[in-house]
This record gives sequence, structure tokens and C-alpha cells, in this order.
Amino acid sequence: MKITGIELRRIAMPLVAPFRTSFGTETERDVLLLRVVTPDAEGWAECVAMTDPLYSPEYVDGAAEVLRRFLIPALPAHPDAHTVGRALHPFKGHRMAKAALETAVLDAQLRVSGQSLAAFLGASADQVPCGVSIGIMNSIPELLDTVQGYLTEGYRRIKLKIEPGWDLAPVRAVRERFGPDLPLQVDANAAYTLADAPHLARLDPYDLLLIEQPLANDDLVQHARLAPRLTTPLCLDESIESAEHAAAAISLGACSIINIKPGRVGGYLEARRIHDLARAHGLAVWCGGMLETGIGRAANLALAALPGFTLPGDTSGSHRYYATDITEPFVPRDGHLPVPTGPGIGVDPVPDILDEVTVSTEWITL
Ligand code: NPQ
Ligand code: MG
Repeated sequence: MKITGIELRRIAMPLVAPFRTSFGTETERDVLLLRVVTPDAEGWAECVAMTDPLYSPEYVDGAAEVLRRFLIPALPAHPDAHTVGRALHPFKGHRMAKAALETAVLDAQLRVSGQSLAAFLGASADQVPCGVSIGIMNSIPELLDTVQGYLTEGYRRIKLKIEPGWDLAPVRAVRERFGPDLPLQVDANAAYTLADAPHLARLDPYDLLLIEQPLANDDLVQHARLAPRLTTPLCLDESIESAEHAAAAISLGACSIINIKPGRVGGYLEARRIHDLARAHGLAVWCGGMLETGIGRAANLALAALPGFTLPGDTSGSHRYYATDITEPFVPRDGHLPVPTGPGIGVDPVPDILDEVTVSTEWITL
């Protein structure tokens, strides 16, 4: 497949409500989109890096720079999704930028061959259950109202963001109000240390599905020490950047569940490797989210349809984050989203909407 050029497009997407985590509050999503142009098709992808390097070291301006300066110039003359990964391998890190480039090439390639991303990856489901991630709130009553709203919309699983000072009380309140059958989990985004183990063990009575990334990104060994001190299953997000990291975490006993985000691990092929490895070892995986527009959301739904994704993901409907999505919105029905069936990621940006949110575009001729 010959690529004639690649467009880098920055868009600004206002969030329906501020989203607060242990590392900060977001009110607008600053997204880098890639459009790979070939004589026969265009491929789209979304880079999940944030404006600031708060979730991981990557950030949007850095991702755009590494793409234009190193990654795009290193593409093979006739790339496909497999050869892209190999060509980018010499460059260390920058997995979100690499993931976006590989995914855009893969989308173009699949649109040419007429195959859906879900079929390419080996998906076994045609719809996936929706979970929702709920930010840190100003008060418990506000939190309970928010949870009630999502349950009314049909969401199947609730994830509460936690941090020191906002952990036991919100979990207790949600459990008491919505009962023992609500699938409930928490995400600390690395806000604790191993010294907090006795405190985190106080979450045990609330029968959570899992606790996600309690300790720092590079604290695999400390997570392995923490895991046996909790009855709540330990899930890793930020710590797992590759299948090698997943193998290390599994052999250390650092987690029993993995949140797979294709951007964090360098793309959908690496995400599938982690799925395969986890499945072979009997670990559950689920598909995380990075406040994606419809472009990234569509691709995540394809991944979440693989057989090892046995827990609901952060694969919410478009309106969880955006009043107007850049694609046809994904709207949950009966608590599920459909896995796209069209060629590639199966969705396209709506040109007028895309233009309205576009901040800048840059064309790179190959
Ligand atoms: C997580 N996501 O699982 C993250 C982290 C996260 C859905 O909980 C802007 C862009 C704000 C990306 C906040 C969810 C973000 C972001 C949090 C990602 O850890
Ligand atoms: Mg997380």
C-alpha cells in the first residue's frame, strides 16, 4: 500500500462536564487526529495523549513532534500494519504516537481489503457491555446523583476515581445506596504508596470488582507486595506499556487483571498480544478509555469484542463525554454498544462537525 501523505489535525472537544482524577481536572479534550491518505482509501486514528504529561510522559505537542520528525519519515515505502510496528521499533517510548500511526495505516489497509477491525483482530462479540468512569466530585450527594443518572441510562458497571481523602466514604456511600449487586470498581491513577496498604485494605469489605493502579507507574514490585495484602483484586493500567511488562507483572503477581488501552501499549497489535498472554494465564482483561472521540471509540469497541475481555470496559457512549461527537454518536442500547461492522474502524468523521472543532491542520507529503 502506497501512502501519498498524512494529515495531522488538532481538534478541541469541550467536555459535557469537568472530569477530575487524582492527577488533575480536564474541561476540554485536546485531540490529535491522523488521516493517512492512499490512492485507494483513507485511514483515521486518534492519538490518546493528553495536553499535559500527567497520566504518562506523553503529551499532545510531543506526540505531534515525534510523529512529524521521526515516526512518519521512518515509514516503509509500502507499509502495512505489521511493518509499521517494526519500522518504529528503534524509537524508544512514544507509544501513543506510534499507536496512532499504526492504527491509521491499519484502518486504510482494512478499508482497502473491506475487512472490519473487529474481524481482523478476531472479535467474537457483536456488542459490548458499557461501563462508565466517574470523576472525583465535590460531595457525596452529587456523586450519588451522578451514579443514579448513569444507572438510569443503562450502564452496567461503575468505576469511581479515588485519591487520598476521597476513597472510603464515596465507596461506602455508593455501596449502601445501590446495594451489593452493583458491579463497582475504583481507579486511583497512582495516587497511593505501599505505606497506604492498611488504608486500602479498608476497601475490602465493599466487594469491589478491582482496584486499578493504586501505586506509581513504575512500582511493579510494590504492586506485587500490595496485592496479597488486599482481598480486592489488583488491576494495572499505567504500569503496563507492553506485552513484556504484562509478562513481568504476571510472573511477579503484581496484578490479576489488566486494563488494556491500545494507545498506552503502542497499538492494537500489541493490545491483542497482551490479551492473548493474559488469557493464556487466566487473567481477565478489559478495555480502558482515554476520553476518545468516535474515531478512537470505534476502534476500542472492536478490541473489546475479543473473547478475553470478560469485564465491562470504560467503553461508554459518546455523550458521556461529548454533546456532539465528530462521528455518528455511539449511543448505548440496553447497556451495550454495537461493535462496528464496516471496513476498518467502521466510522468516519462528519466533515462539517470536524471543521467546527478543528484548531489546526498540517499536511505531510510522503
Ligand atoms: C484511566 N480514563 O483509566 C483514565 C485516565 C484519564 C476513562 O478513567 C483527558 C484525557 C483526561 C485522558 C483523565 C478513564 C483524562 C484522560 C483520565 C485519561 O486511568
Ligand atoms: Mg486507569
